[in-house]
Amino acid sequence: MIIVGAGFSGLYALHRLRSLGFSARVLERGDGVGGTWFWNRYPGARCDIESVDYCYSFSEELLDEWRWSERYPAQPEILSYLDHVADRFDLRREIQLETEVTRMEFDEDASRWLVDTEQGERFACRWCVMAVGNLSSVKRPSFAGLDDFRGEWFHTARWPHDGVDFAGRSVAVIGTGSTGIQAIPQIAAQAEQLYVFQRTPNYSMPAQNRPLEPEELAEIRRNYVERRQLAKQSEAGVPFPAPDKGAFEVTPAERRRMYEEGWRRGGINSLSYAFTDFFTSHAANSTAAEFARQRIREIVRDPDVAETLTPYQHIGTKRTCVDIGYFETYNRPNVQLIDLRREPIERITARGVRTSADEYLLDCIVFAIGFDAMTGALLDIDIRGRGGETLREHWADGPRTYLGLAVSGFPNMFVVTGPGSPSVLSNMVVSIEQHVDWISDCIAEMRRRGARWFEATSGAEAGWVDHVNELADATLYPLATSWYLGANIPGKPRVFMPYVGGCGTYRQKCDEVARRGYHGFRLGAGRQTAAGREQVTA
Ligand code: NA7
Repeated sequence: MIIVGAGFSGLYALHRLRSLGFSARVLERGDGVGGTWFWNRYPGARCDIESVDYCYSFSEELLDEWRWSERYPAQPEILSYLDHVADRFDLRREIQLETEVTRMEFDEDASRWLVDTEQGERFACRWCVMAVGNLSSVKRPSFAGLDDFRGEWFHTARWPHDGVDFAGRSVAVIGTGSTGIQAIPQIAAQAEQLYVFQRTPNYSMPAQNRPLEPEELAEIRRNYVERRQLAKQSEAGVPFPAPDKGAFEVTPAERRRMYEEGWRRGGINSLSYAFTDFFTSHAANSTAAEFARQRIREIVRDPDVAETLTPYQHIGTKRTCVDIGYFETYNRPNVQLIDLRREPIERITARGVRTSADEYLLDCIVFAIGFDAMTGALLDIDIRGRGGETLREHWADGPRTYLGLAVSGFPNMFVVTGPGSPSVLSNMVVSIEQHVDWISDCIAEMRRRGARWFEATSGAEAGWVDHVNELADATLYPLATSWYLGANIPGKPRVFMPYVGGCGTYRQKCDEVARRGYHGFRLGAGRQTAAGREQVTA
């Protein structure tokens, strides 16, 4: 089989499938393993899930030997972890680097995939596991005049491996999502002058990052099985008990106390884990949003700057950012915030950025403008299923999957953490392990049954898409202009892509499908005929 991508998903898929006796090869476009953590090397890059949870749990030995140094892992530490995993489990011999998959076609006569690469190779395989990541197709800057710029420019997700020296330079950061919010304090500390170009202000929670002490790590390790179990059954794949009260079931003073406690604890769920109705009630959500707005006004000294940084949309319905000293950075004398809603960018010039109000003279521009999330990396590949239908055609009105794992008309192809699964709303590593385990068990079962092809039915896919939409529509999520909805990419269909039902519920559903003999899938041992689809079992 072919596994596309050598990040968290691809590495574990290779390990698991190989241990089941399959012959597998990973194709990876980078010149190293690590996926997201290979590419995103910008200053300040760090995961917003705690390190002890953002790691594999499949190996006791790995859990024993790896020591995370900080509460939130920085990119270099995650990358060394993944390098260690690749070595520790002897994965590299099956990983082919600098190999970009450009086209995949299902050969119906032979029930196999033909996989073409940019480098001119063709592979034939029975199964394909798409481990391409949710945030790996980069949104490229399309500003008029960029080619005229005489300074240097960088995209945060394609950062030079030997870093960038900002000392003594005039720098712009365009974009204030999670990436910009992590990079801005670090760049401000080095650059002579930093201009931040903000279009939409974002909520950001303090990371309250700190080193992890050996005793704390030992304690976590002692209880790790329970900790991970809690994470697996939770909504977001993190081991915290779910809230049990609505925001208005407590007094205003108690509510405030809970938000303050959350803020002191820090992290992405600082406020969202306080109450059950955070994502469903406008009024409940507003109490948390107002609390977060107040913190910005307290931290940022200049009231005009504070106001420009203050978001008024729902909190949490766009990815909440997690920062180390972000709002404080605007108190520095070398940092200037430019509000693009008041003065939009007109073009990039040879000397810098020209807005409707001014020209900002720059040595460097950093684009922190995000990704074509969730579907981009799959659609970048020309994938052709039964009858030559392309995935792009199949997803013309938004992604359609069964369980986020499989696509009807695209047999023998699995997607790890695809649209329609909890994916980016969860701790990715917990979701990845669940997906890879499910996929591997499924493929092993298909081998046992002698199936040559295995495919989601269009009915099961339609039912799942409806279910995903129905759950999302009962929340505030679809009201935000977020990348969860594809709203950051012009022309992309606006469909809420992740499954909001939570990791625990989702896991039960996947297990139930398997228990019922892979209900909603069909399979066969020969060529599918026009008259009907051959089935080995019901
Ligand atoms: P995001 O969250 O998509 O943020 C991108 C930012 O760039 C956001 O502030 C955008 O403003 C801004 N942006 C995008 N295009 C433009 C243009 N043309 N002009 C001005 N500003 C622009 O990407 P991130 O990389 O920060 O984070 C992605 C995820 O990675 C994150 O959520 C974590 O899960 C990890 P906008 O909001 O569209 O007005």
